[in-house]
Amino acid sequence: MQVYLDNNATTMVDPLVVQEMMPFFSDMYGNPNSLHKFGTASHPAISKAIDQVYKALNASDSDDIVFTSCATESNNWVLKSIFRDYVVNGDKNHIITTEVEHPSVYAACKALEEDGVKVTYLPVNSQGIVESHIVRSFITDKTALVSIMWASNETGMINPIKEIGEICKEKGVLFHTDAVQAVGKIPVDLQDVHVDFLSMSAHKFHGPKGIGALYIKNSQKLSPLLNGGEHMGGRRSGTLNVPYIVAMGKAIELATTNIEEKMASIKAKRDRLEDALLELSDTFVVGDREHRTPNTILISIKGVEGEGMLWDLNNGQIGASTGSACASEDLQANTVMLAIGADNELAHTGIRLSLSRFTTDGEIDYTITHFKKSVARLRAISSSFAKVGPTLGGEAKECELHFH
Ligand code: 7TS
Repeated sequence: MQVYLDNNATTMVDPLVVQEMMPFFSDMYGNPNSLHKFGTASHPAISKAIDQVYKALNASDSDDIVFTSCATESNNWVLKSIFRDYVVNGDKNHIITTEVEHPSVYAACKALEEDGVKVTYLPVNSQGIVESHIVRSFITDKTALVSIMWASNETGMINPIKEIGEICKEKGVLFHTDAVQAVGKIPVDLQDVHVDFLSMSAHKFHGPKGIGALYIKNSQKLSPLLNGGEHMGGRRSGTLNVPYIVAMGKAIELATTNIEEKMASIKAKRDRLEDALLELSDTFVVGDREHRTPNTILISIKGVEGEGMLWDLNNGQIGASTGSACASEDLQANTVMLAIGADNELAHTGIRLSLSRFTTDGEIDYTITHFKKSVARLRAISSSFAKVGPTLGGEAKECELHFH
């Protein structure tokens, strides 16, 4: 058996999505901007895909949804164009974001700092959540944008986007959310929350890699990142990637239809896995389940290096992930774990397990068995665990971490 539990990194393309996109490679391959029938043949499919995305997000006709190459592009587009429109060509100089954003927001903010923008990186609480009152307290009349992810790729923790949106609206500040880990996993209703810009990516909900989108409320001002031909109403130049647009439409429709049922089914499997892993002594899961995407577990196993655990799981045909990227010389601690207050040792022990609607009960059973054996094996050879030993009466814990 092999088990893929890295669905926050990317997902399998749903075979129904593949089927939908195939005709647009070698059959209806014309450039949709061409006036002949080879070009116009794809128009109905493009319109259908656009409708599918609007419907899935409950966007209104006055809003724009623009296809991009990925969420990294969508995020960079918002940040760099806000800089251009409101800092260089306006009187603002401040952006608010968080310490735990994906690098496509975080590194873009760091780059803007070099161009003179003041950036506030908000902390998260011990659950890994950004508290809305903190957002309010940092907004000034110089703030051009608040950019806060809807749900975390590392922990799955869901931020109070509705509350933050209300605060931004009240203060007259633009609000962007990186919703890559929310769309297709939890309900996203753009009539219910106030969001000016929202980024998403198809490969996180069983569409292909290399296609994303940016939602723009009321088609408001945002200068283009890519200048060129008048594609997408001049908002994003580049010949339309028809097969991928069609695929994204189908994928979002499949992911969001009966989403409550899909969530319940994934959550039941996730909770069963989590309960079983928490039977191990000295284990912690970050964040309570109520505020977490239903597919995600970030678990810390005392005495077990994340990379060692990944290697052992990989040998057992289980694909998981750790936030602690392996830098050339040093193993880096998981920055999200550090942000929520974990000490350095614990920040090296995070393992992220992320399920999908294709994860089966048999795969969960297999993972539980293999995971427990791996922990026993690795703890037996772990010098740090051997030195301190298991905590007396060491209990497994969920939710808040108080390592200090
Ligand atoms: N934003 C978030 C919250 C993400 O999780 C990712 C990818 C991106 C943006 C980038 O999306 P892309 O369309 O440009 O690929 N996240 C991850 C991850 O957690 N592990 O690998 C990729």
